[in-house]
Amino acid sequence: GPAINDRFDDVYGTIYALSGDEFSYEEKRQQAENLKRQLLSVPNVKKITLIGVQEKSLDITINKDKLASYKVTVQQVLNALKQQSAMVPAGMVNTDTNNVYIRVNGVFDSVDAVKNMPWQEGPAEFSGAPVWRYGENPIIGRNPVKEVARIFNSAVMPYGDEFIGVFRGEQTNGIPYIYLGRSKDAIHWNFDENKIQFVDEEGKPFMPVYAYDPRLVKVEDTYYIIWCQDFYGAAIGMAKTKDFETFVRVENPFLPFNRNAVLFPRKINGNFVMLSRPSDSGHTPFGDIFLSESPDMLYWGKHRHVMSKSPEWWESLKIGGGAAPIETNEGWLLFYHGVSGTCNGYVYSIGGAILDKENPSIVKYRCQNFLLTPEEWYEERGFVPNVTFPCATIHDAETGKIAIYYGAADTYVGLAFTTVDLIVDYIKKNSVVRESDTEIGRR
Ligand code: BMA
Repeated sequence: GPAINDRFDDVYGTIYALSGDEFSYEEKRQQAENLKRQLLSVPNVKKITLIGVQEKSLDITINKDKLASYKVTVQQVLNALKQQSAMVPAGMVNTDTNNVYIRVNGVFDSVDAVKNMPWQEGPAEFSGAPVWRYGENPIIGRNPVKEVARIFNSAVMPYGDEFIGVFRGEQTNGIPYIYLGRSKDAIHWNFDENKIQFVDEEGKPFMPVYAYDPRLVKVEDTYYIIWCQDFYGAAIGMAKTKDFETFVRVENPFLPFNRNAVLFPRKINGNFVMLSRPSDSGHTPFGDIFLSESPDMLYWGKHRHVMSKSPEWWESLKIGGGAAPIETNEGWLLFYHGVSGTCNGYVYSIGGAILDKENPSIVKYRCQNFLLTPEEWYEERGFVPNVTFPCATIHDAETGKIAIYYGAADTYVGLAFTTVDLIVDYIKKNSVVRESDTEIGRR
């Protein structure tokens, strides 16, 4: 049959090496992919191959004595791993120490695959945005825990085969704190009766005066909780954990007054990146989203403006970050909240934007319509009527399914669904970006 020969000896080739000690292999690979895309648009560049890309591998360490005490052999563990369809087996056992190392190299599912995420199919057609509510909403009702009257504005994420979350629990004395919850299906939650006990670096108790609107984001091997707390006025508080047993407070990232801090799930250009919304200490009647970077989670700077409130009436008073951004081919997908100030109080809707992958202070697309606005009884009626306030998503990178977790009427937790393809398409089709969205954000 016909054959295409794309290898000719008189073709010039150039090898570029990419180095950067402070970047992970994955970050270097992403940079290389980026360069590749850009170079391919140069006239006469025909083919680019990445060489020396590090394969992902998973190291499992097993204590031989522990294994023996369970009466399980190494072979049984290997067999169990082989049965995991997620992994292509390629075992190796080293027995020269008391520990047995099993190394399974090869293709395995993306770490972002969440096979058991909550899901319900949507309607065939949408009158507005392609976002649909879970039929059994609200998923968390009133008085969910002893001495907690309401749980709302909370964040969840996959953890092992199950799910874990940090929840804004409004105590019966009216003061909000953060409670830990666990779930097998990310819909039915079991909450700890005690609020999370934060400690300082020395392990001594270090509780905030109050804590609300937590976000939960994993960056590399650490889980970060970011919330709003008193720091001589409303400001951002932060803690880290690796095991959800010990929660160590991290220095407050920003001066007061500030709210709605949302961490990106990976470093960008070597730095941690966080969105926040400078504010006042009350029911702030203004607000834009800004971005700050940190090399170490201690010192934050390189502040940039990301996006302002807009002339669209549903977000004409203020905006604030929502869920941790989701990385898509088009950029960082951000669900945020937009507020309209009516004669009868604020109305909180959910908006959507896509930020540039490498320079996320630049808004590539911004949906002029809200994606979800208070319509159901649990969104319109409660402690504060007319609030839909997104704080987290669960996202399956393989299918593109997204579950959005949002606080409803400062009283309940609601769940809504969309997919990456549907929502990115809708945001792009209805996008209006203005000058302050697209500039670099430095003045
Ligand atoms: C904001 C925050 C949110 C709350 C919203 C509506 O200022 O306090 O926690 O959901 O108001 O009351």
